[in-house]
Amino acid sequence: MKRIFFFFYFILSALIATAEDGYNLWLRYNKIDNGNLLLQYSSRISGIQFNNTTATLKVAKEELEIGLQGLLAKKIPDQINIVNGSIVAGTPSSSAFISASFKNKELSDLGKEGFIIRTAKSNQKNITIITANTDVGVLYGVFHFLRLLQTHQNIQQLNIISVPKIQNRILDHWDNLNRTVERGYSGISIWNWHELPDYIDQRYIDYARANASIGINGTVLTNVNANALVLTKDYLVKAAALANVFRPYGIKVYLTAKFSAPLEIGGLKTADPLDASVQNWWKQKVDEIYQYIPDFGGFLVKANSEGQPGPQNYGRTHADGANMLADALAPHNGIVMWRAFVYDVRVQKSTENFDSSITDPNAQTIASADRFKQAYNEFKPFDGKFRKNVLVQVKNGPIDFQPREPFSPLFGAMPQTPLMMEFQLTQEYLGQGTHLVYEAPLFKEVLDADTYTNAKGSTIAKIIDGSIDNYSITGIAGVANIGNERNWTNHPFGQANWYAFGRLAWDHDLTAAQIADEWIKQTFSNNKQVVNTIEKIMIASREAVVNYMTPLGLHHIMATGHHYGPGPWVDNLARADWNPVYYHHADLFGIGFDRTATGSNALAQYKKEVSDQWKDSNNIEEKYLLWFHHVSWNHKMNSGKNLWGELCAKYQEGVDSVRWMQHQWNGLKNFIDEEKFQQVKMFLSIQGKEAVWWRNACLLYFQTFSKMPIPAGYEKPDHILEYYESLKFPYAPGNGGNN
Ligand code: BDP
Repeated sequence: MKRIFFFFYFILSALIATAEDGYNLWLRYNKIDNGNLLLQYSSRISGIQFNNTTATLKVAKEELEIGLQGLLAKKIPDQINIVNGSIVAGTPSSSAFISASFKNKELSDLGKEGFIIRTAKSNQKNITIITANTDVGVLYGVFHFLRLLQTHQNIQQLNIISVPKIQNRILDHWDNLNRTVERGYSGISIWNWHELPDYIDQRYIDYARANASIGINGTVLTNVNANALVLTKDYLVKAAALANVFRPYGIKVYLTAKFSAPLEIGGLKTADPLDASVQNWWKQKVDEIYQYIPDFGGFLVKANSEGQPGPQNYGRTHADGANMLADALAPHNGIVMWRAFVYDVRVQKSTENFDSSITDPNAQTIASADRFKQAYNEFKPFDGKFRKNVLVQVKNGPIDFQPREPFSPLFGAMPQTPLMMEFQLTQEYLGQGTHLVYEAPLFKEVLDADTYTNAKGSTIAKIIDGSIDNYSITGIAGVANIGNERNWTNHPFGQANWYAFGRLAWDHDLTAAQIADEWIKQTFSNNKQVVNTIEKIMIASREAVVNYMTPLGLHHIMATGHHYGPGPWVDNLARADWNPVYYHHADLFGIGFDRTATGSNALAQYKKEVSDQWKDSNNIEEKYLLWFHHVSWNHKMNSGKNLWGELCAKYQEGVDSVRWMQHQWNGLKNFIDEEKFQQVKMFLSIQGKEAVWWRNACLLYFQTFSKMPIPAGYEKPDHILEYYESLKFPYAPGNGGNN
């Protein structure tokens, strides 16, 4: 009996892949399950010739060994002589073969981080070369080569030359020193400050490997809502320990600088950036940081926004503040990333008159304001006024990481100031920890958007990679979605957003589908059915979340504080521009925010070619309609429906898409390891329920204005509006304390 049981057990385990907890991310290196390919690879790879003369080459070699050993299920020997199937890896300084085989020019064209992977013949031997100008370039080449194998590419004739398009590719952790994570849905912070610097968690190393594998070369360890303590010696020593772990992987450490630090930890009476004692304090502080972290990257700063202190507290400008820090960092080659996410108490006033007066806590009247316009208004006048080592970091959209936003009008408006992109990987407004939303389509929509800054084709990708305005320094940041959950991102598909961010930061020409394809093959399987099905789910998921949360250009209608779930009715917050009603303007006539010349005229911040596309409510792409127009409930839509009917249709479409995603996923049961399969299945079920919740709550609320019925054929809400309004989630995650 026992025997029979075991027999079945073995058959079963052969059919179902072993349970995986997701810790290994896309670096699983499971044995190639395609026999022919395994033969091809094995004949092409007999061993490696790889001198690990530096810390970076050492980790690169180790990775290659681990990877090949897993994928080919055999030990990979070191080879002193080149034989058939050798992989020769290194730089001209580490490898005599490479120095003899490559022209200087060919390698120097790769810059500091690019690499070449090439199959070649050497004395009649078939070999594969992985080379670069620098050690870290070799590391990136190794990871790319392993990616080729993991995604089952033919490696018989490779000639890959890859150079990153953007220089600074950075993860921003919104992690507090007490290990809460602002907008984090994946457990607590991975940085265990209490145990650092003495305890080095294996996770730090694996974090560095994962980042290096996708080309991420910087990490901001701390929250933008900063704590000055991180700049004290006790914490600098801890940050230095992390920097030591990350250094071989080409990853620099950055910290957030609290503008009031000179007061809080320096004992000064002011933080005025034009005050000599303040300037001197920062200079000394920066010098001290470099003693601990010789390759410290620099500062990320949130100033004069959401209560954070900044130069405006002293009547100074963003440029004054950023330049003071830049001057302190410049001798060490550090940079300042100064955020343009600003909407301070002095809410921008405009002459247009369309909003009622609401009084903010600081007794300033907010009249006719549009938060949309504030970043542009505050930063554009300072174009060209920042030091060379300052980047202004701009969120992709003008408001705040919504499921869909038009691009920020700052892109293209500051030709003399390097602008870096800030995307949010953590899904604050995209279903948080439990919704499957693949963000690459969102990132691509923004990167491919045409600003017309010079002429047609002035895409945001080309602005941030410096090719349009010749920025001498370029950058892109993603607000991390990583925590100490075993699988790093809580939702297994959160990993895809981390992965996609890195891949796009390296090469923004990749498509969302290509990246999904790579990620699925490395994370799940190369099985065609699995790849096709998951790819379809991923690509559809972004439009799904837009539809069940904020279709047709609705935005910022989520609940207060934690931002979990719908709250379009919220109208009682201290600041007008925190209230959803401020953003949708629903009334008996219609809905939407008039940002044309008859309203806030935010449209005027774009180039004419762009505003021309969006200024007419009858011509605008409907996905942006309510971002820019206040239109009647009877407004005729392209489908022939009126606006109310279209809104109902879109909300239902969102719900239907999630159900379709569930159905597709269920079909993969026998192809995915049980643990991951069940996890995703349960999360999709939560997503399904919450999509219904969003649809019901929003339609019932908007119906109080449209006064029209939900058309026949659509599901009807299962509760009354008051029920949805009464839901409270005092402990929803992500609201992190600022510590
Ligand atoms: C908003 C978040 C808030 C952040 C802020 C920021 O709700 O927690 O501190 O952005 O980017 O999206 O500074």
